[in-house]
Amino acid sequence: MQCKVTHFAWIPVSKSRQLIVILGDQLSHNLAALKAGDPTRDIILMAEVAQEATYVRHHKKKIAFVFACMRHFAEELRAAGWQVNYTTYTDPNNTGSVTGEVSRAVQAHNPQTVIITEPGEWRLTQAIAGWQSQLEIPVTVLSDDRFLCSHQEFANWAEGRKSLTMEYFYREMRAKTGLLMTGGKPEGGKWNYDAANRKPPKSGLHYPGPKRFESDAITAEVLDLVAAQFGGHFGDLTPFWFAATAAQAEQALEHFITHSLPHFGDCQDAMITDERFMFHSILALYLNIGLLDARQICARAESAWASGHAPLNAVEGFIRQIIGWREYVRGIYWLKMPAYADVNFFGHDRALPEFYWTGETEMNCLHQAISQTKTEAYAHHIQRLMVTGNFAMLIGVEPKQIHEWYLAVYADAYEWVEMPNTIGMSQFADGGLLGSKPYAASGNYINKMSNYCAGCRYQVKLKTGPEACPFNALYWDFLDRNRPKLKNNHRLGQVYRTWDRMSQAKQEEYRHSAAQFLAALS
Ligand code: FAD
Ligand code: DLZ
Ligand code: SF4
Repeated sequence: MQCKVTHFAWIPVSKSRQLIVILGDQLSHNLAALKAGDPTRDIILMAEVAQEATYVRHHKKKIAFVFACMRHFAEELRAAGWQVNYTTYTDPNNTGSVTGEVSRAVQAHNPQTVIITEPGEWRLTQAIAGWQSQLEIPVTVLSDDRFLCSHQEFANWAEGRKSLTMEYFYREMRAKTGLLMTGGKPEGGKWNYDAANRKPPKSGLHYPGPKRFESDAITAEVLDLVAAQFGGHFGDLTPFWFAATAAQAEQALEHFITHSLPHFGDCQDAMITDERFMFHSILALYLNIGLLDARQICARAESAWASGHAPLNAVEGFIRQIIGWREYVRGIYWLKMPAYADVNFFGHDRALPEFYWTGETEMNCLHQAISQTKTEAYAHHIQRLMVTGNFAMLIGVEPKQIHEWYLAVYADAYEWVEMPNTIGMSQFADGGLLGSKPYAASGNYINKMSNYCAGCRYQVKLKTGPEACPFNALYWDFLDRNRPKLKNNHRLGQVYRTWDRMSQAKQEEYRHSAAQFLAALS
């Protein structure tokens, strides 16, 4: 099937015609702006634009995914009776920005109002704030009710709290949704079963991997477009196996529920060489673009527990990620923007190492995480947090640079979810708003949770010197140099006592090893 491109045409103006703008990550049939529209009267605008595709140099697979899903969604809307004004990337009249395309559509269709669901990024919120005066017609921005917690609800929850602990927010979301609740109490008597979820990798397990889809003609056309227009961007375009429609994404959800959910908790933090997906869901990309709905996913997981298919620790852990962490980081983003983008608690200013774009490093853990990011536009949470994120923080990369890297390289990355995870959780650049201590770890942690070290040129058991795992000296050097900022963190008391018990010569060895490594890196 070819993607139909509707060029702007003169259409008689009805009294209350609205232009409904749908962004590339708003591909949900129950979107607020669609619910407020009328297919017999209104016009929908969707646009592939250079500004969204290049404000960071997104992974080729991510651009292909977004465009393929947008084109399929436009077709579904047309089939449902909507008139869709779709600007393709190569349309000679394409202005290159969402604002430019809205302005062009307003001139072409003369609607009485513009309506849009709030975007997921501060940058676009600012642009939309200028539309009304630019377009000289009313612009309505609707709250995005695909999320469980509105900005106001989150602000109310946060107000007056000394610390914004995710666990307490999560409990409120459990009570609000009724998920895994019975008689106002959590199923099984506990809110959180994470204690059962931190097992090291087991050998001999079969990992089913995600559901893979063949490209149809619409997606094939997009792949050609991306190859031609974005050849210089990071990452491999093919093989491309992502779902492009809600129906396919639902198949991916069923595949996960059947094959991986029962084991989701057990090895959630484990990493294995060449096992890119383990028992993770690979659903964030579908959820964040709008093909899947958070309530639907959680209800499906809950029913898998109720039917005895998956244990409580797995289902609770999975649901917590979605109604807990996902909603919580969104709340933090909107509560703290725009200042959040500039926080830099440690004053880090190092440039992101070049190997983040190639995967070419002798550190096997980083090589594995970055190489699979290049091929799949995916790495799981612990690879992001404890390998690439941990390393960037230990060496002192400027938070903005590592934030832009994560935003570019993952198919599920949008600023509202990526930024708090990167700047807050992984870099501690907000000084502890989101996490109670930095996620800093030496090679010991990576060795415990993965089999990467066995295939590494460095020796994880060696603490200092050219053969030693670089994470070991970098870890102590990070803690030592940032002591003035971290000394009052009660969760680090034991760690600093261990450092203090070391001889001065040993401490000097760590500092020296770290300095040598960093000098070579520069
Ligand atoms: P699973 O492990 O199967 O988890 C299930 C679902 O829970 C995910 O699909 C996701 O929707 C949700 N989830 C899990 N953890 C988080 C979290 N910390 N924050 C928000 N949602 C979560 N997630 C994104 O969706 N987009 C990002 O751009 C993103 N950037 C990140 C950057 C860093 C530095 C870190 C440490 C984490 C980031 N995460 C991001 C969170 C998490 O790593 C991904 O959601 C997860 O790896 C996606 O893979 P999955 O679908 O297989 O998740
Ligand atoms: C990510 C993305 C890309 C690559 N391209 C487009 C696009 O061409 N048109 C569009 O409307 N949206 C795109 N998006 C998604 C937006 O960047 C996203 O809506 C904002 O980042 C807000 O979350
Ligand atoms: Fe990574 Fe160190 Fe292990 Fe090598 S030895 S894989 S660098 S943790």
